[in-house]
Amino acid sequence: MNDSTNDPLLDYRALRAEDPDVYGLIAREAERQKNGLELIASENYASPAVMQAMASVLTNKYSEGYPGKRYYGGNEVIDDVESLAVARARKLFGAEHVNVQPLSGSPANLAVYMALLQPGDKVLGFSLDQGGHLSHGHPLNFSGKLYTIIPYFVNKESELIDMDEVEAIAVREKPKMILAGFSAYSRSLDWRRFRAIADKVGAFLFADIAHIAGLVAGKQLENPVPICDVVSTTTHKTLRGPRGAIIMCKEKFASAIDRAVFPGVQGGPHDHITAAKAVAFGEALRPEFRTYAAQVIRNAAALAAALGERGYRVVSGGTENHLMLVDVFGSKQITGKEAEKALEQAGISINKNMIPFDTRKPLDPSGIRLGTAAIATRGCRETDMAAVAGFIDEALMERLDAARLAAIREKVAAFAGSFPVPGIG
Ligand code: DSN
Repeated sequence: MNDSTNDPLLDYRALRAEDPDVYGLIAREAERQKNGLELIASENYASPAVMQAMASVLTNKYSEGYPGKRYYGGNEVIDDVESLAVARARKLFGAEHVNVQPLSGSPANLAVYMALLQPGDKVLGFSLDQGGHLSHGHPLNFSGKLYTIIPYFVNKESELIDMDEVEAIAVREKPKMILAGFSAYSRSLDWRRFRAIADKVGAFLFADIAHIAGLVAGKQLENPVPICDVVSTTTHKTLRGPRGAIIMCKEKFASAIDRAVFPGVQGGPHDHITAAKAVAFGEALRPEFRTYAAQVIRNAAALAAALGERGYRVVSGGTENHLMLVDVFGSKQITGKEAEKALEQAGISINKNMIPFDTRKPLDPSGIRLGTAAIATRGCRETDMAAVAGFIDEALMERLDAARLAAIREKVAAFAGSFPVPGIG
């Protein structure tokens, strides 16, 4: 980690002098990020510019309200920061209206539910155990507690979302909102078919593109923003910004969405994060970001193919985005929990994950989820994926041998060392 003022990377000298404990922890995490391979599908590396905006004096300000309509004085600069973030997000996604204040994905989704629905209303959402998200209707989440959730599923054979079944369920149940989105599905969604189904039953169409927003912004996947009524996304996954979220919508939903975010769900926005979102949107508007997004997808396809060659079954037979689910139990009789632990010991971060129609439990499922957004940021290309698949396979095969896992960790660190991490080097 850098602590010199003359370096373009972050300057940590004040923190190191004042609070060596916290500095030490951050330095340790920087080493972990540098020496390991980050394959968690929802993670990425923000640029030094994004991190510098986050670490700015904008954290000192309160600004409940919206530009020009604040409950506190002294917001003339904050108004410009927020307006800039909104303008860039609108341009990036072609959105009629954008709210850049949501603190993260679940609060953003809560605001969308509050804007469009009454408690008890019916919502069609992708089942969490097949690739959905907690905020799409899990019984322990606000969504499952406050609304009547009707799940839809993938087809058992193809492991693809069965749009005919989605239509049949929608016609039968007449939901007020259809939620299209996922946190563990490796295929493209048919936004137009979702639109047609929503129109047929008179439902709102809400897309949660948290995982794929960067691939949409990078023009590699179809943009659902013109097709859907409301679209939410986190800003820190493939979009590579600060930890946070935004909501995009058609103009006719703008005031309902804005009121739901503030005062409905949140108080003061985090203005330093808003500035960092503006920086990330600026980065995503550049042509280089398209190259990045294309590389993420090429890497995922190459990694899925390389794992397939080593005898691992990739759910649905492959990937069209940045992520994949691997059926480690079905392929090698290794549970997701065992795989996560072994890979962690080998310096490779992934997460255990349910696969569709899993016969095992969420805390020790049959699968693992892998994603290539972070390693593509470090400069890994598709030709590097055979090596990554090799490390994964070797660690899983040697999962009971701590010494072998430690040796693999050394090899992983040597490999990772040739791909610099933004802000760390
Ligand atoms: N935790 C995120 C993920 O890993 O997909 C979703 O919120």
